[in-house]
Amino acid sequence: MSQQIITPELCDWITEQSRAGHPSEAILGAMVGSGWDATVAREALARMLGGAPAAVVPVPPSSSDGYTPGLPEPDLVGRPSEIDAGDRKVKIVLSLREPRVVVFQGLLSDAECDGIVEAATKRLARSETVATNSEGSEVNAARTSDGMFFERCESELIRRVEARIAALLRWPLDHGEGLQVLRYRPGAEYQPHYDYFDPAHAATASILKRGGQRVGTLVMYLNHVEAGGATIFPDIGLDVMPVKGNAVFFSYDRPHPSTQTLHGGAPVIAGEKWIATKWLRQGVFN
Ligand code: PD2
Ligand code: ZN
Repeated sequence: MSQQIITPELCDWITEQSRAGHPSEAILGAMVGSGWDATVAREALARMLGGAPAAVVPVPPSSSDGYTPGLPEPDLVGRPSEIDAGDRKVKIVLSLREPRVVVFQGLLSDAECDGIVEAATKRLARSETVATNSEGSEVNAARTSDGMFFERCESELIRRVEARIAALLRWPLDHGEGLQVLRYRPGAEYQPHYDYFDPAHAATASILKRGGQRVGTLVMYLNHVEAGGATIFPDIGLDVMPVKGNAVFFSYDRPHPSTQTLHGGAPVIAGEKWIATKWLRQGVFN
């Protein structure tokens, strides 16, 4: 974990922000957005502004097996091969600690995958990604797929899946963005990138006002891909094959390449690849 320390300058800055009327959650978002470790930031806030750190961002109970409070995290204490995610049991097929990566099997049923694809198909448009130089969005050549966003809880199916994800990752449902669905055709890919918002980009401060930083990603595979389309993690040499109903989860406690969460979607060679992505935020995303 981070070696960051709470300096007098940081304390002064927090006091100033609070006096200027910024809520704790916004101050926390700005700190993490500029590179502070989330745990250190919460501790500094609690020290300066009083109250329990948990009041700033819900922190699930910690355990002694390397679990990082303040991040979404499945309960893998005792290395279970299965987790009860409320309405469905989900198998664990891979767990890596640094970076935190977990691969789930059977997170979604075939019928749920098909239902999401069917609902998304009607609304597909050329995928857009968050722009780095304005507050809008722009078509991004690095991602040659088509996509759409669901509203959170917009249907019974979406709500059920989101509630399952919240239980599985022990992260509040309202700390997640709406599900994004992408369709890749043969040749389409998503070049390696980080999912957090880069603190150096002009649009980031504005983006962070709505829910703070992203701290975790869950990519769910919605169909059988004939060939290609793995989710790749170049820094650690990990390839996760797209198997219908399975999912890969990874988390990042700071918006920095040192998290080793560089990842991409390898080109689809044959058939189509459909995924649904849930991005998890530090705070309430409305
Ligand atoms: O399609 C993928 O495997 C993939 C790769 C990288 C998805 C995402 N990123 C994403 O949705 O952020
Ligand atoms: Zn990504």
